[in-house]
Amino acid sequence: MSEKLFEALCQAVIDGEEEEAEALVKQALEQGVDPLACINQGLVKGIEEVGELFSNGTYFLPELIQGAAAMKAALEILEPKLVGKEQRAVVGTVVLGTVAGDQHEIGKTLVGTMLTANGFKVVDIGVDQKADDFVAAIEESGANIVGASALLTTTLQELKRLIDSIAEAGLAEKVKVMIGGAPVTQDFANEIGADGYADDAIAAVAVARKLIGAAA
Ligand code: B1M
Repeated sequence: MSEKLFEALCQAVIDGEEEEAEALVKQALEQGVDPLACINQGLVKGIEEVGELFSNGTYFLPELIQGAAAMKAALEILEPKLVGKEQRAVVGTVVLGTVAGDQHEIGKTLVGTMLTANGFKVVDIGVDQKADDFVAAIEESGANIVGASALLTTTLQELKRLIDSIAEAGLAEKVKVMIGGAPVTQDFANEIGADGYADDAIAAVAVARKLIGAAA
């Protein structure tokens, strides 16, 4: 039953059908389907296929934008269901953003949602953020973790720039740096001296907890 819904959701993203994607997630929620399963088994598969079709030249920028719009529209309905309404003690504060020159926001936002759902206070500074903007947000919020996302091979070095800027601002002892995004690897994280790397939004919660010594 859910399998068919996940397939339809995947297809709605591939086709860039925003209204269809919204209608399907509403239907899924009414049927009690797990919102995280809708994301991982439907939407993410769809957007990965869009990326594949873009890289092999079948899709062009308009289709890439449409696919992302369909995914975002569905996520906006699902994400509040993941976060829940109950008040909990704050586990830690995370400044989260996508690095300079990079407009990709979907994965970063999903990481923020999962962190929020698991008791972190998230200060989302958005996309295309310079290292100095991250540093200013860390100083302002007193965050103990900074999370940075990069989706382009051309913006990977911004992650290193961020780590250098944090050290220059004298914040290296106060804040742990967690990085992620499709081209980021554990090896790259080690190479640039990041404190943590996570492969996906669920792993990001475990990594964030570990970085500040919080109980699982
Ligand atoms: Co872009 N794009 N894009 N794009 N786009 C990629 C990344 C690409 C791989 C597509 C491809 O060619 N196959 C390719 C990069 C190639 C490369 O660098 N080697 C690419 C390109 C080339 C471009 C443009 C240059 C295209 C152009 O203009 N010619 C352009 C660049 C714009 C810019 O940023 N300056 C561009 C633009 C766009 C859109 C704006 C149209 C749109 C983004 C819309 C938006 O975000 N609002 C878009 C999209 C949608 C993609 C793909 C298809 C999907 C990205 C996505 O949202 N994935 C992508 C192909 C792909 O990744 N397969 C692609 C779903 C999301 C849930 O996954 O973001 O990986 P992801 O996040 C995951 C994990 O990575 C991890 O957890 C998340 C959730 O599980 N994670 C973290 C992410 N951040 C983390 C942080 C953490 C921890 C884990 O700690 C802090």
